[in-house]
This record gives sequence, C-alpha cells and structure tokens, in this order.
Amino acid sequence: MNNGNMRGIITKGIGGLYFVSIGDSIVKCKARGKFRYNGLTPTVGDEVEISIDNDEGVIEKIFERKNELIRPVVANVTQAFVVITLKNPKLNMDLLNKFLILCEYNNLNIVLCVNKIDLVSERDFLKFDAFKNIDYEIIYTNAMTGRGIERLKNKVDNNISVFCGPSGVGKSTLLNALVGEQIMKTGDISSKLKRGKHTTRHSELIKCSEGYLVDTPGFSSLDISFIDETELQYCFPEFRPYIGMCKFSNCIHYKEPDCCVKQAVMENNICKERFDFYIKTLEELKNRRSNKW
Ligand SMILES: Nc1nc2c(ncn2[C@@H]2O[C@H](COP(=O)(O)OP(=O)(O)OP(=O)(O)O)[C@@H](O)[C@H]2O)c(=O)[nH]1
Ligand SMILES: [Mg+2]
Ligand SMILES: [Zn+2]
Repeated sequence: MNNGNMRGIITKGIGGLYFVSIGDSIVKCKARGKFRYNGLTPTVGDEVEISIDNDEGVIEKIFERKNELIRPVVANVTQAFVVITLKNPKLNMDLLNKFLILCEYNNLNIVLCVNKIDLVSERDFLKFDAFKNIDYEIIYTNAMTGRGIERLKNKVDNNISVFCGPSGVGKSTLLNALVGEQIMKTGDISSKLKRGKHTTRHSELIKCSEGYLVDTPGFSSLDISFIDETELQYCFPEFRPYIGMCKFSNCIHYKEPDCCVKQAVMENNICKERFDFYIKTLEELKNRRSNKW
C-alpha cells in the first residue's frame, strides 16, 4: 500500500454507505461496482483497503475472507460467545447443541457463557455434566452485577466475537456490560412476545478493547440441515481423538461395527447425551436426504 491507501475493517453498512474503522477513527466509504471486488459485496467484518478522494472514502479492495456467517451476515468472525441460562429461560439442551454444531462448522473458537447465575442454585449446575468431556471454556456470569465480565473481556482482543444463544438469555446485556455503555436494547421476554417479532437489526461490529463484538437476535430454532452426514462428526470436538481409528475408515459412528467413537461412549470418555444428540441429528440429516428422492 504505497499509494496512500489505508487498511481497515467494515463495521457497519447502511444504504450503500460503509463505515470503515481505521485505528480509532471511522471513515464513511462508498463502494465501487461489485465486479471490482472479484464478485464480492462489501460485508460487515470485511477487511478492506480504502482510498480517500476529496474527503470521501472509497473501498478499493476487499481482502480474502476467513469465513462468512449467514445469520447474522458477518465476515471474518473468529469467536462465538454462546450464551445460555439454566433458568429464565430454562436451558434447552438440543438448541444449545445445535448452536455449538453451527459454531464448530464455522470454525469459531467457542466460549460457553452461562449467564444469570444469580437465579440458580449449585444443584442446577449438575445438568451441565454433558460438557465435562469437552474442553469448551465455560464462563459463569451475572450481567447485572458484572460478575464474570472481566473473564469474558479477556477473550475479546484480536477477535470478532459474535454473541449467540436463545432469546432472553442476556446477550445484549452482556455486550453492554463489556463495552460499558447501553449500546444494545435489552428487554424482558414478555414484552418481546407481545410485540410478536424482533425489531430488525443490521449487523454491526461494536468496538471493545482491541476487538469487535456482534450482537444477534435470539433464535428459538436453528436449521443445521445443510451439513453433510460425513461432516457432522467433525462438529463434535470430543470425537476427534477417535476419528480415523474405527474399523472402517469412512465410519460415521452409526451402525458400523468396531467403532472407536461408540467404544469411547461405552467407556464414558464421550458423554452419552452428546452422542445421542449426534445420532439423532445424523438420522434427521439422513431422512432429509431420502425425502428428496
Ligand atoms: N437476573 C438476571 N437477569 C439478567 C441477567 N442478564 C440479563 N438479564 C435480564 O434478562 C432480560 C433479557 O436480556 P437481553 O439482554 O435483552 O437478552 P437477549 O439475549 O439480548 O435477548 P434477545 O435480544 O431477544 O435475543 C433483561 O430483562 C435483562 O435485564 C443476569 O445475569 N441476571
Ligand atoms: Mg438482544
Ligand atoms: Zn466409528
């Protein structure tokens, strides 16, 4: 970049105008025709090279993307804060497992954030057994008092982190606590249900220390049916030490004999509930395929 161009990151896009963050400042930029960027449309999270012409920024180049999330539409996300609560709303294990699968599929570093710990007793934590064999980092938080926020903050530098999880678990409250400002709207579940739907939100990168945060609206269901049957196993990190060791090299740990993953389940090295969820999902994927014929 010896031509005076600068490198930055798109934090927001509204009606063809892109907000590009460079150091501590934001430059509003226009884009050229999309053919100029190898067919890419500028997307929040994109690393770009911009030029400045008469006080107006222009996006000159979009750098290769590491990945591209669809919900929300953001490029180059590196980390997911998967937020759950044990109470209010009650933990939905299947939904949590689906969030984790989606994050694994997109190669995100996962931090499991158990929020609203002020509402639960020690005993409630036992439900959490399912995760004892996975080395996801778990951070317990109370977004109202700030408990656990420092630990969460230690994860933000040099990452684009997306908050995901069911509605009402406190994603927006946690984001606000991290940046120390009321940036995102928060609310109680009942008032949201009355409104009937979520207010549409553009995805936006919020600067926090040396990283960026992205809020998402909570989903009550997730579609993971696009994942290939043979790929699903890789979305379960606790299976990885055993993959390739089964009798059949293409074993998907379903009905094949001499399967090391199933052996590990029997020996309690892989949690049974997680494996059962794997099988259930696999069967759903198989059914979806056969329904197409
Ligand atoms: N008791 C308690 N309440 C919390 C905590 N964190 C958030 N809340 C409350 O939970 C409610 C929902 O919080 P939000 O931050 O709006 O939840 P959200 O996950 O962003 O919800 P959606 O945007 O619908 O996906 C609000 O009333 C918050 O004040 C917590 O740690 N403890
Ligand atoms: Mg929210
Ligand atoms: Zn196997």
